[in-house]
Amino acid sequence: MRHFTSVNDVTDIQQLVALARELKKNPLQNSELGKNKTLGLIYFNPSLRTRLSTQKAAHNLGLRVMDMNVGSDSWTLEIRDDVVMDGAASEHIKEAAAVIGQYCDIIGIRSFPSLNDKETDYKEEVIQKFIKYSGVPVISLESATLHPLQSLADMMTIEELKTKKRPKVVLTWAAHPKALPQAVPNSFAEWMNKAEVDFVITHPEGYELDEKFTKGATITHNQDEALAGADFVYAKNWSSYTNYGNIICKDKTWMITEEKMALTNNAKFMHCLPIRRNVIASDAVLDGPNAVVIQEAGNRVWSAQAVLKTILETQF
Ligand code: AN0
Ligand code: CP
Repeated sequence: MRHFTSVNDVTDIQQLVALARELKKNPLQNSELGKNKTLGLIYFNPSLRTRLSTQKAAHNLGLRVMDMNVGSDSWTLEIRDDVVMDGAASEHIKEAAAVIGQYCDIIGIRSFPSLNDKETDYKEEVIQKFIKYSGVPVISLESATLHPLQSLADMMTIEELKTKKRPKVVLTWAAHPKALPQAVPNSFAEWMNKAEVDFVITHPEGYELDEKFTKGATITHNQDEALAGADFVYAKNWSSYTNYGNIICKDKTWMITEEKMALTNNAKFMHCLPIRRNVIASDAVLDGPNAVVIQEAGNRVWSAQAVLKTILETQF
């Protein structure tokens, strides 16, 4: 594996999940693997979990870490080609990515979508230009359309907690006051479609995701029907893909409450975090015994460590 930008970069998903679980048991088994190598973590957007879990994973492998917030710590970057740079951006991504590639052996990039221009967002210009110009392996720390480190941790969490061979996993939309990316649900869908699960997606009309990621899943606008018999409930808001980047439904009844969880097969409650309490899920659900969001966030370390280990072993 050279880069990690989507599930399609992974040769054997089950093997990667097994590696993540193995590293959780024995975190320091490869503590010299990354010795004298440097991981650069480049953020165009904020982060709590991704930032700290990826640093922790890197330290467990003996890697050195440098991180930078683009814009506030560095110059503002121009992403578009063939432009006269007489506006706000002081430096082009061509030089910036190439220079960061001189200092780092592996680069992680977090770059959210604009949510204004679907075509540009779905081209994944920022991460693709880092791959093109840096000359080193690049991992996604959540790109415009995908969040594979999160999905790997999610899949690992489901593997740890499942009590049957083929659990029912439900991805449900919930209303949110701000327009959010489709990256987490797109990515979760593309990983779940390759997992041994019955996968159902439920959302209001107009919130259909790009079929490129969801094809193969059962999709319904009836949340109660979707939740019936679920073993895992994965809640997430996203803005509309078809009516791009807009909030077209504010229906609070999509929030996950104890009443909704009562429809399930005593399901575990998952969310990538950060979560707004009593907006996406109620206090009772988040504080209840079936919420596994902290274990899920904890697993981000092993997800990142499995990916970094695989890249270190195959690319150097
Ligand atoms: C981001 C999102 O929805 O993609 C990050 C989630 C990991 N969430 C927010 O911006 C609140
Ligand atoms: N789940 C997740 O990626 O969280 P952060 O945005 O805090 O990194």
